[in-house]
Amino acid sequence: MPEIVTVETSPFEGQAPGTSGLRKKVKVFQQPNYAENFIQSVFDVVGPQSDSVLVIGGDGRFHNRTVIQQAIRMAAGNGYARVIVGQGGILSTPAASHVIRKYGADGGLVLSASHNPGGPDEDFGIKYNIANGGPAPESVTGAIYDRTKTIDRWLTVETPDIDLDRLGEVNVGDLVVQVIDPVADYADLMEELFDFAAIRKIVTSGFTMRFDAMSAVTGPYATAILEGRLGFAPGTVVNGIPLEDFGGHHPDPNLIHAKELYDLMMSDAAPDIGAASDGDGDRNLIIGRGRFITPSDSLAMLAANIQVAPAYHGRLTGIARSMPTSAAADRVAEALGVPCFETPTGWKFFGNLLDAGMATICGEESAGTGSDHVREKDGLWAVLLWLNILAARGISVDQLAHEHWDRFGRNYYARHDYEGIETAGADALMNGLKTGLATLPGQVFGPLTVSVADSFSYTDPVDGSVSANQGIRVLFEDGSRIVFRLSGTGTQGATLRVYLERYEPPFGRLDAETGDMLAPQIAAAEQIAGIVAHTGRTAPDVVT
Ligand code: VG1
Ligand code: CO
Repeated sequence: MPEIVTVETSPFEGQAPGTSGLRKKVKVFQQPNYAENFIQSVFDVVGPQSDSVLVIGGDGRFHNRTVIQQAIRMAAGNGYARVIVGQGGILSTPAASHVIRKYGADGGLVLSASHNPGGPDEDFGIKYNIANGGPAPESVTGAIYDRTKTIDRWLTVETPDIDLDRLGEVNVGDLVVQVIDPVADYADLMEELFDFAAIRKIVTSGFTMRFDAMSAVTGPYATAILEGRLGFAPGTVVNGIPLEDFGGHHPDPNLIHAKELYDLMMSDAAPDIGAASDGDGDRNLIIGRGRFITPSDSLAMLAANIQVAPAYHGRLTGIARSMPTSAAADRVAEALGVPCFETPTGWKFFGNLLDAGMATICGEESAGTGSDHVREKDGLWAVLLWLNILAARGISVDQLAHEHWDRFGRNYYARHDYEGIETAGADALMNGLKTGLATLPGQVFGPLTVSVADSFSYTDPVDGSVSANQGIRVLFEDGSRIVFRLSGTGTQGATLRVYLERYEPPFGRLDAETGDMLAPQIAAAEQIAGIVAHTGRTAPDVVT
């Protein structure tokens, strides 16, 4: 008989069921019944059957092993047939997505707070992915949220911890727990998608790279694939051992947190390409020698060239990007004669498009790129696609970027984040924007005239579901754009994101400084939203 424990509070207290499941401080997760409440609410909503299979894995951050043991006991208490768990409790988010699909699991628990810092005083997170390998859609996350508010018991079994480090199968009551190699299935998939022989060839001829795993989950994956299967020199992967606190850093692959890599890539000692990934391995940073590629540009450049990769030849059906991502990909879609979908922020909105075969490649401005090979964004996949394209085309990152801009024009782009601001001020700013929307068209801000202003609402073309309030868009007559939205993944106060974009046509100013090019949009953003007055900040905390 499963042991039954009663619960009182909802784990979502103070956080709407956002883009990435439940994210809180470790201390919050350590409260009695807390993680259990969330996990039981998931199980109550999905209703496991006697043949149900659950995948469990995380990014190895502090508290990962504890929650995995809790989840295994609860899976046994709730009647699952089998749990598949990565050795050491490790599965990168894209690898978890692949494992769910490959083994036909009913779903999976993905334990991560992504790019947020880890450690006893930092962040932890849990989300549920469905059978297609992707994050649960809003209908499911909404039901989980509702369940957490009424749940009054959770089910578990009394059993000692299982040995997560030993490969193979063990029984917990009637449940079979299978500990698998977290890397092998994923590495095999990558080798099916890309032309590893072509990449090995340029490596042999002296092509060099640095991959910064940021002491997070991609270390073992990158070492096995880049150094192991592709023959890059030992030491190509740096910070390759996953640490529970990521060495005290933010495992966020942007120019601030991966500054060492950036500095190297801008120096005389730069290898041909530099790349990094985040805490759970779903984000990517791409920097060529002397050339940073914005994630929005990366999506467009990859989409324009994806057909050189064996698995994508002749089968690009569509491109999808999140709304705040720049329109660079739209121009590629237009040129290739395929549709471009604009979705709300968060990978779960790509799931239906990918399942329906309407989109092949997807991306977000926040360093997320991926395709229909899994149902999560995939950091290493993006790096390997870049390598495949460079190998097949025989050009450098900088050459590819210039070739692209000469053909499609350049979307100068930046995101300004104001982190940990007071929730009241953030809400007042967004409400002020909403109330003033109707008066914006026609207004002039320096050289810019507003053409359209709206609050983004998305109707899923596959199931017709509507997601409203997904950010404020202000479009200008010259084609530039400002977007305002609040983060759904922060764990402290509110985070305001301001997305700035300006289009420069082919043969225009293609080599200017982004900050200079976006100065009018930055000034307009302040005038339109009153950022200083509402946040008390005179400058953003992070510019990416
Ligand atoms: C951020 C990004 C979003 C991304 C999400 C999860 O969300 O902006 O593009 O999908 O993180 O990424 P928000 O709501 O804070 O802006 V990860 O790497 O946490 O899975
Ligand atoms: Co992530």
